[in-house]
Amino acid sequence: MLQSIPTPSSAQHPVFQGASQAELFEYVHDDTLLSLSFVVNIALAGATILAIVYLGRSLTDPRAKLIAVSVMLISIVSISSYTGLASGLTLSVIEMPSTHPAAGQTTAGEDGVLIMWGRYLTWTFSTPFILIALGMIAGSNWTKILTSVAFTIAMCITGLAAALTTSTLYMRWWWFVLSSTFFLVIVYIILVEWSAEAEVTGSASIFNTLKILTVVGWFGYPILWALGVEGFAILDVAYTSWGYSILDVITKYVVTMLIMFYVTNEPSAIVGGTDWGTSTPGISPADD
Ligand code: RET
Repeated sequence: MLQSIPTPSSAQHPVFQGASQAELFEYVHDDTLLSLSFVVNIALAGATILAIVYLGRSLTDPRAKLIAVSVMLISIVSISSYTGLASGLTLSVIEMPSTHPAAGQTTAGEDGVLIMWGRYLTWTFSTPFILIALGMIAGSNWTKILTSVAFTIAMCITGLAAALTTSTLYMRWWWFVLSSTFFLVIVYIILVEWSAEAEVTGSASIFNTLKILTVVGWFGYPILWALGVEGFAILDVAYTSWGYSILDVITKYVVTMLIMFYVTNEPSAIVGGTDWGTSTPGISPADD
């Protein structure tokens, strides 16, 4: 005879505590500061998408168009990412290891702290498009561009692992070290490889501005992780969230607008010609 296995009432998920999405939604939107850190970015991502459509309407060159599509995808991912956070879908309460500075806290009636894990997950999809646009503006090759894309995916996934590991404090920081190592590969590609290539391509002046905003801005993320509730818990969750939201404004929307203003004029440093990127050599869509 089949016997059903009794489920203990104390059964717990290995990572997430039992706060429901509705409870998390209420928790977020009861805190105006935290709520605005999400809502403002939904509005800015939407405005940036519209601005790209407007500025990009007269582009004709296929290479310039690909750069515009790449920066548009940054904001497409961003508006979805912030919708996930604002709805409570990609937020959770997790209980930190006993030696963590935030151990013992409670959030939305559950033991643990609020983790915005949707941020780390969606960076996996947004940061590659930033790097594709930057690498193309520098005039780099696809080996280097795709290497930077692979490393940013590795950086974001190991960053997600750092945020969600609850077994021991040192395993959280080990993930952080791994993620930071992958990050340094990206910094090297931008500062050394692409900077040199941009000189040859003739896009050095715009690339240098984008490079500074990107490298300085991107260093802000691990610093915030370390200061925020995931790391040393010096900053509370609303300030940490605003920190990430402000960094996102610089590294996504400001960088995007600078790129669009540059690309709209279709300068010789970025155009590829009508045949660029065709899947059938010798035939371009304009041929009849
Ligand atoms: C983490 C923690 C682990 C160590 C490092 C990190 C770096 C994150 C970065 C994120 C950049 C995000 C951007 C998003 C735009 O959509 C994961 C915080 C190194 C650099 C630019």
